[in-house]
Amino acid sequence: MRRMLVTGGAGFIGSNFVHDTLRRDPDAEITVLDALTYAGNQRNLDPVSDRIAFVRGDICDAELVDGLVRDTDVVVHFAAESHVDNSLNDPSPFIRTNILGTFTLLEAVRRYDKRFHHISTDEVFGDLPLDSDEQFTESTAYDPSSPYSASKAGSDLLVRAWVRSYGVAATLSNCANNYGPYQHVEKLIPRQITNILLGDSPKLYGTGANIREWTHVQDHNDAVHRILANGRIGETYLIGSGEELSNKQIIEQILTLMNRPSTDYDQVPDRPGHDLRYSNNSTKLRTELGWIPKHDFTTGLRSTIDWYRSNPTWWKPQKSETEATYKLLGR
Ligand code: NAD
Ligand code: TDX
Repeated sequence: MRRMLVTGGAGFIGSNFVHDTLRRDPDAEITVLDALTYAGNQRNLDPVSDRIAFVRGDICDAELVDGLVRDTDVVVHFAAESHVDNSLNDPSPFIRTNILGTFTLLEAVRRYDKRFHHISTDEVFGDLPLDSDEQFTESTAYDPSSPYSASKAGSDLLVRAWVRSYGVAATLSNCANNYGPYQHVEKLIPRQITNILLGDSPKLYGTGANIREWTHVQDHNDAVHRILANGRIGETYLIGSGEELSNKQIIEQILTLMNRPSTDYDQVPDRPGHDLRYSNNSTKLRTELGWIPKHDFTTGLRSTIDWYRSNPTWWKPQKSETEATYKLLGR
């Protein structure tokens, strides 16, 4: 499975995956298919640009997808509209890319009988109560809350149906919140780090009691490699580090690590329909495939802060437009 088509490989997790794959197998033949939306940045692939093929294009373009899938061994599908707040503002690109795009890829994979891995999110399961130790498992019923999570749920169900109905050789993974280098500044952690670097304050939605489980992007991608190598066809694997923190705790920790008083943040209006808590039970991945996350949250957060501090030319071009959008939303 040396020839790999990586959709969304110019985005946050996809670009980290391309770097990681080439570290593991310097001879891997990687083609990245990415539309370079506002979230994609070809610069993320600069360090490996002479070792991969880059195709700027849309996963909904059936003719383009057909040719690329024909000429590969495995498709790793990261491409998506990925931001909940944007989906609340305008769901239409989420329905198109996440549902129609996944359908387009599945049809090509079915035609040429190729291996497919679908990257998804724990948000498809809805949320869990704040004061509980309940967890999502691979058999939790789907109950998405936002247009983003509903569109990802739709894409997951298409993959499952293509496995069952057509025998497509697919696996799925649903990961918890990721952090690390190359994450767009619209997301919680980079938004607050870059606000502080610019002398502004972090923005906490509501009271900040909502809990997320934080997994370093390299640990996520390590899980994807394990599933590609030894995952069972048709199976879903949940990925999560076990590091659960409230948004308030995250913002306080970022402030402290950046030498600002931990109370130095603004409270802004809450996100509509805001999911309370996510927590993945990743026992199946750990026992079947030997996955163990290597990054503890505080060390990973510290190195992520260092990365944003060292790469202002990467994030500054995204920042003013992102904050202008948040201003319109009142957040
Ligand atoms: P991202 O927004 O950083 O990157 C998405 C990439 O997809 C971008 O490069 C964009 O240009 C590309 N893209 C968007 N629409 C496209 C289209 N129609 N055709 C081709 N390319 C297109 O997203 P991310 O955070 O890297 O997320 C990657 C995947 O992981 C997504 O499927 C997301 O649902 C999933 N996921 C993300 C997280 C997280 O915390 N970020 C957690 C769990 C799962
Ligand atoms: O400025 C902020 N202040 C704030 O309190 C932002 C941007 C977010 N938040 C809150 C909302 C969420 O409870 O922080 C939490 C995390 O927010 P996001 O970074 O937008 O992530 P989330 O909505 O949890 O979704 C993420 O994890 C699952 C990814 O964006 C998805 O792609 C992934 O599927």
